[in-house]
Amino acid sequence: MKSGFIAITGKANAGKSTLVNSLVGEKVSIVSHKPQTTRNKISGILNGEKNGEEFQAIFIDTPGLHRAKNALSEYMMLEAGSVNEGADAAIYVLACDKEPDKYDDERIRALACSPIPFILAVNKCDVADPEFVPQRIDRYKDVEGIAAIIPISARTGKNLDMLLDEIVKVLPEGRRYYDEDVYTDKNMRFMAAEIIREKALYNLSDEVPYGIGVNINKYSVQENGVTEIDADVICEKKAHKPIIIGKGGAMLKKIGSDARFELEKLTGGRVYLTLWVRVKPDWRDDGSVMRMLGYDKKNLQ
Ligand SMILES: Nc1nc2c(ncn2[C@@H]2O[C@H](COP(=O)(O)OP(=O)(O)OP(=O)(O)O)[C@@H](O)[C@H]2O)c(=O)[nH]1
Ligand SMILES: [Mg+2]
Repeated sequence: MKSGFIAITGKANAGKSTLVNSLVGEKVSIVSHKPQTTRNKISGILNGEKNGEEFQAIFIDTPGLHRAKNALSEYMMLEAGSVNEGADAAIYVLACDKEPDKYDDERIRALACSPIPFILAVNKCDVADPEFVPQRIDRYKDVEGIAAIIPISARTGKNLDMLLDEIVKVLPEGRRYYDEDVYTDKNMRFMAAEIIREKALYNLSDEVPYGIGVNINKYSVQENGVTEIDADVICEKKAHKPIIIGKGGAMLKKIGSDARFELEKLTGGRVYLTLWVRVKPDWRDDGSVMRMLGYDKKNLQ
């Protein structure tokens, strides 16, 4: 069979997590309209068959590339930067609704020179001006070392089959790394924290969501099948706490009920979710809080 690890990189907000979720057909990674949503490397695993041969593709979603402004984003950039090591192939996701910049050019050229096969996915074709798609393809078509340039829409699924064909084509012969029923390398505690963070990102505006971390204090499945989750929503400024709680607790309630709805889908049973808001001043530069939340440089693989 064919199998391997495919590194997915690109600038923040390009649609990397949406792409991994669409390819795998499961919600592996949280998505939001705000840049810098993904903070860790997360594997999404797809098993299938192409041209009579079985394959296992392990897509590694990464934090979007951006200029680091604090210890958390330095951690995120180290996570993203290390993804090509040990990968069998790489995909760069370029959102075609915006003009590519020097940074995209540099990354794409560097990946084209790397020893692993490299595919350029030109994303968000469903919303971009129709002229933009051929323009982006033209910009990179003569760069040597690009196995394929494919215009896609991670959101609508357009051309994802074509992209998958190219991916499987470049995967090496190998073994099955994960059991067939596994679709991510992350555990339920991690998924629960991410889902709560996604709902906070979605419901809160301005600067507040960027400084949010979620710590699961308790995750237990009772004998009656109910999952009990107790979590801290951590913010970095005292002034953010009343915003997260909202008038009469309405905002926290909304974040909690949105998260519970999705967690119940994920666990397939009832979920009792309790959320607390805690202030950890400027935690994005505080090593001990970052370690508690799992953003630990020591864990970088
Ligand atoms: N219209 C459209 N929107 C898309 C597409 N792919 C992603 N998006 C949207 O773009 C936004 C960012 O998507 P994400 O998947 O979170 O992007 P990302 O590259 O993982 O972002 P970071 O984790 O912050 O680096 C979300 O609002 C998505 O719904 C697409 O193909 N078409
Ligand atoms: Mg992401």
